Amino acid sequence: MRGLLVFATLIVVVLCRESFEGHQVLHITAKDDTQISLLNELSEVEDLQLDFWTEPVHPDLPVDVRVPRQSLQMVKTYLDSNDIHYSIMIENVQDVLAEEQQVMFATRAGQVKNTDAYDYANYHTITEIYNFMDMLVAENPNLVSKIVIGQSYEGRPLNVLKFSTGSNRPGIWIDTGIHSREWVTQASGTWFAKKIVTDYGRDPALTAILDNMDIFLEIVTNPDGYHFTHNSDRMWRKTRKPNPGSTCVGVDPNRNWDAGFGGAGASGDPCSLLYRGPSAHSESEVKSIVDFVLAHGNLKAFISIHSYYQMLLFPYGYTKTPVKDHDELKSLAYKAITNLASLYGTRYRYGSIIDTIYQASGGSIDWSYNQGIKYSYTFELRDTGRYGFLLPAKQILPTAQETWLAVMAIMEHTKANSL
Ligand code: 0X9
Ligand code: ZN
Repeated sequence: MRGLLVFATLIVVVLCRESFEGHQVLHITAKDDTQISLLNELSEVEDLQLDFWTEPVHPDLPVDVRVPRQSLQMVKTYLDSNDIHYSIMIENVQDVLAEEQQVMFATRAGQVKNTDAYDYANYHTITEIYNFMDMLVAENPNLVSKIVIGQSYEGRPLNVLKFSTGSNRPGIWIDTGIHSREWVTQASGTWFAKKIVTDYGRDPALTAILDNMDIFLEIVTNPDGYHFTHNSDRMWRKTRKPNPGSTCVGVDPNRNWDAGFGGAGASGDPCSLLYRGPSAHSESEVKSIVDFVLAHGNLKAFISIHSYYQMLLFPYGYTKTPVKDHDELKSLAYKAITNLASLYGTRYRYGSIIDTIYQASGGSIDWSYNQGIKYSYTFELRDTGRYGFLLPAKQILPTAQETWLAVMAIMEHTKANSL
């Protein structure tokens, strides 16, 4: 009977899921600013329902866009007739999703009993990740605790793991998964949590950090979005709060912070992927972090982890004005990506957000920096566009391991320079 129920649930989930049959991801290389403008015009045509995985901003940054089957002909004709070069990055998005589901279900261990049995090399549902957190706390009561900093719009707890060996310590903040479809980030966050408890008392560098500072880790920073990517639409990025007066749902939680809020590099259109929301901190997922950071009052680093494009970025995103600590942040970024590359040769670009990726207003690390948290960084994890947001599960472990080396470099520098 139970088996039948599980099967029935599975069928319902599969049938209610958005299909991406025939959708392609095109990898477009604009050769000049005129072609960038033409791509921006294309992105304005709402009927085409294009999903820009990377924004058209400047010619050296390729533009990846998911095109629904019914818009393919139009888009390709438009690109050809304007002499804009492109290649097909993903032939059929649904095939990649089917493979992802296959791997997830074929190797699924079900509810495991402890964190050693957890499959770190696979993607997991929110229930599984939340169970993982509870197990980790139960197994390491003197090192890890769980703080609920608020509730998502749909009422899910916003769980933060606190790693601490003493009281009244300065802190380091790390979040993963603020954009729900960036699955390798929540998976890496889970691996980081296990890595911290494994290395404490064994690795001298991590031990020294935790003997002086607390680490706060929010793995599922956008839980409603994450649940939605598993059950309805794998490509969901935003929160899930309805927008009054619009049929479009959700706010981009990385345009919703009070740092250049409302400026260029975000949208006022609720249907946009970059919708900033009605006001700064309108999203409880953002406001809860803001309240936590302000109440804590003594965070020294703020690290926000995204994918993809292999970049390590620091403020600002909303203005060209360099931050006061530009040179220090830049040389630390270089050290961090050098360590990262030492493991598997993965190459990262680095620099300020506005110089390296694009102008973005209302972003989290611009806000944290302006609160006086000097070591504010954003990662964009693997890859550079072969799979984009749909990174195969077999790349989770290498991605998490190499990223950890960079995170450690930032944390060690923070400890050495802010205590
Ligand atoms: O656009 C974003 O929010 C990030 N790229 S993503 O593809 N992961 O959506 C860039 C983050 C830049 N960082 C900030 N503005 N804080
Ligand atoms: Zn992101």
